Amino acid sequence: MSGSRKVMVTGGAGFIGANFVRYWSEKYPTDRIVVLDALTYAGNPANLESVAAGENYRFVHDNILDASAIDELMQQEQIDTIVHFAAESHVDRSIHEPDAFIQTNVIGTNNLLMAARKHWIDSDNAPTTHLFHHVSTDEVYGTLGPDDPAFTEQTLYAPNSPYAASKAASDHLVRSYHHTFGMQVTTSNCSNNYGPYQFPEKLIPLMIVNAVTGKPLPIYGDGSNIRDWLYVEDHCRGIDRVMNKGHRGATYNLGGNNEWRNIDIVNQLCKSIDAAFAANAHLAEQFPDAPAAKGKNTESLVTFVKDRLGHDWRYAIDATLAETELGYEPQENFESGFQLTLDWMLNNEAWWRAVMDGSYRDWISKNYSAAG
Ligand code: NAD
Ligand code: TDX
Repeated sequence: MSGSRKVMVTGGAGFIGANFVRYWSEKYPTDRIVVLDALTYAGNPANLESVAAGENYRFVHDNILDASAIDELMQQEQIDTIVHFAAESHVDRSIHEPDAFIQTNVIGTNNLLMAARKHWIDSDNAPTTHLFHHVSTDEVYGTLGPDDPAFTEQTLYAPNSPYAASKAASDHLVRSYHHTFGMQVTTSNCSNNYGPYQFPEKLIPLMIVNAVTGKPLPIYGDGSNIRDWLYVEDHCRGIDRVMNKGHRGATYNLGGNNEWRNIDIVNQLCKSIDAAFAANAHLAEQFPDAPAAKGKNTESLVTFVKDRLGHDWRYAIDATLAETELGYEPQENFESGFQLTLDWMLNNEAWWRAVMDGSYRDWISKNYSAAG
């Protein structure tokens, strides 16, 4: 697709969505971007401050569960491209309250597809080209053993958490709209993201916040679980490639080729925090409760807690198709991406203090108490 597009970004006030909106508005300044976001606990207009004044940008506070609001917005803005990030995205919350995941991830996706079908396929005024890009996850493929090959696009779906099951259902719906109605769709299934603006309930930002505020670093189980980590901007670049070059109807796996055991990531993070405090005396004043401010190792906060229910042991992505067909290649390695993330978190204390969610923290501390 080229020329000026009218792009609706659902979930654009969340972590990856907001990084994507910034990326897209810089790279394609003539495209109109309409963010549609319900501003759940994970959505934050502050994530979009840097683009908010742009003349080709509009923020709409609405819910993808409201089918008529989507319909109206598509008509009003003559949307020809949807990039669908909006979701309930945290596995632990899906164990706590699965219903919200079925609502937003399944019913919400179907509402968007129905509106897209009406305006792009059934309408006499349909745009000449259209695209529905669906942002999905590697978790739909289930879990791997130590010697299993990484997930490819041919790996059978085997979702293990309510979150993964709801994302799998949405992937199937998107696929069916291509097959049945000829809708132009692409789907990307990505590995674990990290980077600026990630809500501090996910592993990396949570560990940074707890480390600098002197709270335990909770490792689920024995910490041997493995994830494949990708810096968020590399995910955005990957989505760009898929949208602009990918075959319509196709799915592409995106990943970082960067597998880490949770315990190794947390230990590495502790060392990086110790080094940051050693290099910058101001940090000890800013975060007086951090062990690193008192000359202790951050690693002293590591605490093994009860395991997550149904905890997938390993995810790994084989991104060969995106690499060979689309020229996808992550730009950051884990060291550089991780340093960018740590620096951002240390420099944006006001952001993460404002978004912490008290009631959910109570549930977490009840269900993930110290093991032993
Ligand atoms: P996030 O939880 O940070 O943000 C989700 C956003 O969606 C929020 O802004 C929230 O307000 C919005 N939202 C939620 N329910 C909504 C509704 N009913 N209507 C409108 N907006 C709603 O999530 P994220 O980590 O940025 O993930 C974005 C997408 O990427 C999700 O679809 C997720 O499944 C997928 N994904 C995430 C990762 C990861 O590591 N975070 C990896 C692969 C894929
Ligand atoms: O406190 C913690 N302690 C811990 O050991 C937390 C929050 C997590 N973990 C473990 C669980 C996982 O093995 O760390 C790993 C990463 O956990 P999360 O950050 O919760 O991510 P994960 O469950 O792997 O899912 C993420 O990647 C795929 C995103 O949340 C999903 O939206 C995405 O689809």
